[in-house]
Amino acid sequence: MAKNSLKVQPFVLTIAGSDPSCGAGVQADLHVFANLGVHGLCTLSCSTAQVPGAVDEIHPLPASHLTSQLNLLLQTYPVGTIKTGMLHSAELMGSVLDCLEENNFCGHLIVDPVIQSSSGNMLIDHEGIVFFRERFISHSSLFTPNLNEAAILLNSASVTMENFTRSAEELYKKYNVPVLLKGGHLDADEATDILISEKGKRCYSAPFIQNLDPHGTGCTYSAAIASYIALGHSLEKSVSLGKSYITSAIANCHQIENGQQILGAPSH
Ligand code: PXL
Repeated sequence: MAKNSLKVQPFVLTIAGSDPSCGAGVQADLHVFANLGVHGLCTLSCSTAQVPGAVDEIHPLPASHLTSQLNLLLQTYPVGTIKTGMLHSAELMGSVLDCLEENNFCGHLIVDPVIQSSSGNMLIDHEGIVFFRERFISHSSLFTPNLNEAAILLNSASVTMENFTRSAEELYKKYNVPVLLKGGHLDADEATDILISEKGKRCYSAPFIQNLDPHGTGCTYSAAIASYIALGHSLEKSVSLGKSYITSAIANCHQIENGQQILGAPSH
């Protein structure tokens, strides 16, 4: 008779919005969790009607409902790592923080500070941005802004090649938690990201892949980093492995007849 060997998989919880096209949001996160062998859990902050390039509707769920989802999961499973994506409003962010505190969550909190979709639609309201700046980010173990999000979080005009490193330093100084500033949209030969933590500064570069910009790269990258952290890697190693994951998923992306690019499966 086959021996029953129980597998131990770390639990990773995503708190994010639903993207029915599955390129971003909880759907993308769960996909990464399954690929990397962690046990994924998810709670929805909002439902959206969208395809890449067009966000037609956003319906936030009642904050009390997000609270119920989170309480149940945190009271049932040994969740060591949480990843947040689209949280949409200050009210929803406040309920996340309250739940984490009430359930004595002391694991890793990876915050992808989702503010805008790649098509430029705002995915968060004004009070949400203020809440991000004043309350939320400082609770994270790592936050992963892209260039636009970094400019908004710094209240500055723009983050460019010229002020890239300085902006990362300012983000670290302002929020006092590790930051991964993603430079993938800078006009350069390499897609370089910079991590700043109490251990110092470290850059992660990969060749820039021309003409490929599929939807959901930010979600996928931060979900991969969260998974590697849950699997026991250091922050630095998790970012390095996460960078390889997203670079490979972009390189393997496929295009459908209407021109839409869809993230591929990373090669192992
Ligand atoms: O890529 C940011 C993002 C995150 N979460 C949801 C989204 C998007 C972009 O559209 O829809 C649910």
